[in-house]
Amino acid sequence: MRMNKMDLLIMSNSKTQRVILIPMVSYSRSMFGVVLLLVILLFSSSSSSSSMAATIKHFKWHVEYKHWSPDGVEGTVLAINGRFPGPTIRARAGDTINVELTNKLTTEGLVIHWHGIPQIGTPWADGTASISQCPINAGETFVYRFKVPKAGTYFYHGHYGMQRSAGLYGSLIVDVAEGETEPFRYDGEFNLLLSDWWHKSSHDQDLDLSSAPMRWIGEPQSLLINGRGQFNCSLAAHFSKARISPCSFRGGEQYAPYILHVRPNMTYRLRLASTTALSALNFAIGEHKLVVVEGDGNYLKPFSVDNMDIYSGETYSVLFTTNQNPSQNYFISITVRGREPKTPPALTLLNYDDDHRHPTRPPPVAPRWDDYDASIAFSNKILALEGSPKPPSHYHRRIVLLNTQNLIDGYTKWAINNVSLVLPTTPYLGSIKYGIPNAFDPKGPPDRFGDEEGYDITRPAPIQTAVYGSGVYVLRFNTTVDVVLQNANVLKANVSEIHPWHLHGHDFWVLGYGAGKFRDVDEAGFNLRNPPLRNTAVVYPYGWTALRFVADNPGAWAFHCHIEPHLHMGMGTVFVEGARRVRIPTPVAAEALACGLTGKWLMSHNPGHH
Ligand SMILES: *[C@@H]1O[C@H](CO)[C@@H](O)[C@H](O)[C@H]1NC(C)=O
Ligand SMILES: *[C@@H]1O[C@H](CO)[C@@H](O)[C@H](O)[C@H]1NC(C)=O
Ligand SMILES: *[C@@H]1O[C@H](CO)[C@@H](O)[C@H](O)[C@H]1NC(C)=O
Ligand SMILES: *[C@@H]1O[C@H](CO)[C@@H](O)[C@H](O)[C@H]1NC(C)=O
Ligand SMILES: *[C@@H]1O[C@H](CO)[C@@H](O)[C@H](O)[C@H]1NC(C)=O
Ligand SMILES: [Cu+2]
Repeated sequence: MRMNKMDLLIMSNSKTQRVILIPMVSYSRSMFGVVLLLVILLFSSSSSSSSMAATIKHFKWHVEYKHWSPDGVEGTVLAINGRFPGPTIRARAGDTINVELTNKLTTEGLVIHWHGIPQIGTPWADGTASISQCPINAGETFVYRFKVPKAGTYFYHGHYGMQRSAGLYGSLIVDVAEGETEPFRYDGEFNLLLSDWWHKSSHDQDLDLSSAPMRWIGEPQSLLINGRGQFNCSLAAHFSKARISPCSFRGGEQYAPYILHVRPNMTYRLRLASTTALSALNFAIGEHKLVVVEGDGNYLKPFSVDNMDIYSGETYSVLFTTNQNPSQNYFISITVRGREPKTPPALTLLNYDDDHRHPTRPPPVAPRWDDYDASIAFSNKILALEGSPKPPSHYHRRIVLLNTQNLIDGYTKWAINNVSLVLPTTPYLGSIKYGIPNAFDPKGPPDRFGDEEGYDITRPAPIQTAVYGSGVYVLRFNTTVDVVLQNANVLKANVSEIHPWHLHGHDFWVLGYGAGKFRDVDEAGFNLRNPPLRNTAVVYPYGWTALRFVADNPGAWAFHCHIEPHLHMGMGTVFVEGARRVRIPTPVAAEALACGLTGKWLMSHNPGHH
């Protein structure tokens, strides 16, 4: 395989006295040109922003399907401005992001969710179809305008149908505000967006999951790093007993790996974000320790590991030091956890060396896929950095959410407290704000499961059926809410799955994890001293996870399993808080909410005078 020479542009930023290394792989002259242009843009934007406290970053995007070969086998992806993954947004804390998004799809609506951004004061910009807005119609444009209040690693993705599975995602990175510093030092940084990829189109997957009986989509064919994977070849073929051919690249392939070019004796910040549709992942760099310092845009108490888990919806920053033999190169490996792996690891290289050499050691060995103890031990290491916001010491309301897998009239569904979520056609934000009746089930789902005491979480649901529902949890504004996620057995005996739950509009404190059924006495073991703030938390098989947040962000917020097929099958719910206080500007309402019952309502009222 022919690898390219290291291309390293060094920019020195006089303000922070830090050298920023922009590593890149130059597969072609044209790509080199694009990167150069980006660097020039970076220079100009940083020099113009240094005089202002905060700026508005303008982006003009169009979304369309494109033929693409993410892993060497051609399929179709949802591309933004012709690119897959979508362009990286880079801003500073306090900036305003303005994305003018045009839907160039001919037969589908479109929305984009800004994962981890709280949307304080702009709940209509959260990008959740049926919850915060109407899908953008084919041919139409919608402007997302929102603030990024906090530095950290974030991403964005489609939140309508299975558009995330189709590749609609990209990175959103927020640097500290001008004059501020991160609580750790590094010499350069890399950004890796991790995803999984099927050769079957997202439309076919959608149909499979919606059929009775359900046709399971199976495990992904490939894992992708920055949209790049290898299905028909392997970077580690010479270490593999399986008959797989070594990769060779002529340059310019869409599936050529994104290589991390480093220099010896430096510390790098690696940003990781998982947008996977299904897979839980384990990440490792051969022979290099990882020091975890940030999760979901919140600083963590640094801890060192050899490998780490990352679930769909999570982001991390880790530091690593290039303190290994610089005449060698090393494998970076990403493997599947929690599901019997039928997908080969995603591989790329940590490249110290101008002259490319194959690593002499095989890819790092990940924990066994079902070694949940290793995963739980990792989760328990995640604590807030000293000085982080602490949770309120008491809660006002506790909601225990039991997840079950069910069969409703032959359709496989997931239910939360016996309710399988079906989203209404009229977005909640509008129907609640304007008090429009009959837009969704008026009865909210229960705070506890019906037969809570008697329910055996270690067996399939005794009554297979559940109900469809669109009811919401209405939270009293500014109260403290505890949510306990309770896992159980699926329809098949002796199987319980990992579910990473993601909350929109908020970070929550992760107060603790436990095995078995949650009992009120478990509250005594909650960590109220230094629990991490996150926007995504996993519930382990047959276990529970306790979360706490303050319902102080007016809006309607999705809370759901971030596994795309699970959400598709009803595994989610909606929290509504202070929604009647939301002041929706008239032009925004006309643009975001002119569908379903709100469309009719807006035609007969002038919401601007409310
Ligand atoms: C790669 O694999 C796919 C699916 O098995 C196959 O259709 C295709 O021909 C293979 N391509 C190459 C170059 O081997
Ligand atoms: C890296 O640092 C070590 C220890 O300080 C030193 O021995 C070594 O020469 C350095 N390597 C390079 C390539 O600078
Ligand atoms: C769940 O809903 C189904 C269908 O209505 C019902 O038969 C079952 O009793 C419910 N289970 C609980 C625990 O409420
Ligand atoms: C929310 O509650 C806190 C603590 O009780 C109080 O200080 C704050 O003023 C409240 N905020 C609003 C908007 O009601
Ligand atoms: C499930 O596990 C239990 C206990 O280990 C065992 O007795 C039972 O046979 C298993 N059932 C199936 C269907 O595998
Ligand atoms: Cu799930």
